[in-house]
Amino acid sequence: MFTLDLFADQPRSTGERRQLGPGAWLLEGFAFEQAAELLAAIEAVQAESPFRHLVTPGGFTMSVAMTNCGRLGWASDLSGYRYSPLDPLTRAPWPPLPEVFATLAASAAITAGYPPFEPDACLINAYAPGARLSLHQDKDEQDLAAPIVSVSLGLPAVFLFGGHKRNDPVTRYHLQHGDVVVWGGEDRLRFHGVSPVKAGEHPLVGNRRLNLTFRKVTA
Ligand code: MD3
Ligand code: FE
Repeated sequence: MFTLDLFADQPRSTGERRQLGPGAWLLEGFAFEQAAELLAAIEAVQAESPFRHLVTPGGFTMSVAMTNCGRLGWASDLSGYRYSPLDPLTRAPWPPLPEVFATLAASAAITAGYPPFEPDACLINAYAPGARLSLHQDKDEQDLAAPIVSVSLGLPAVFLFGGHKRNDPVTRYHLQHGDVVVWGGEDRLRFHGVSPVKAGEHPLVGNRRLNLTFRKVTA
């Protein structure tokens, strides 16, 4: 399958592996064939731990809705960011990491040249049209040697990839349904974000974008 996007300097076709930085790889369409299975697993997770809009320590409500699965989950409130074994909403453990998630995350890390990857947390982000994620670093994890693996499903998004300082210039990448990105090494602490998602209708996912990020929190 061949798809041409609107970024003339970034031609792409499914199956290509593009290096975005010394430790960052875009695996185009890597999760495409498992999308239906991944969506069913997300449904099961959200039935137990629903999507919710978290409040940042600064008092803003995030436009992205989130839930988690795995041994640990990421959460935010007025007192800070933290990983916790319990869902603060249900006060129960987060749902376990579905088998299809664990297998996909491990094979993506291997494909990008990283050693065996066993994530202990998976954050699931849901973007309704207009939702965005402002520039930030992921630094709440203790194990910064392990990569982060991210999977995009549904509506496309413009991903902003910055530098090590908030004001460093950003490069824009168009992420599509089925794309997987692996971020590690020198790129692990780069600032990144997502531009407001444009309205649309994805045949499998509907009018939203879903993103899974697999993390190794404890070393
Ligand atoms: C680059 N999610 O959940 S995934 C996040 O599309 C997050 O929902 C975005 O950033 C999303 O924290 C982007 C890609 C990603 C994740 C972690 C990174 C890129 C990264 C860590 C370092 C550098
Ligand atoms: Fe992030």
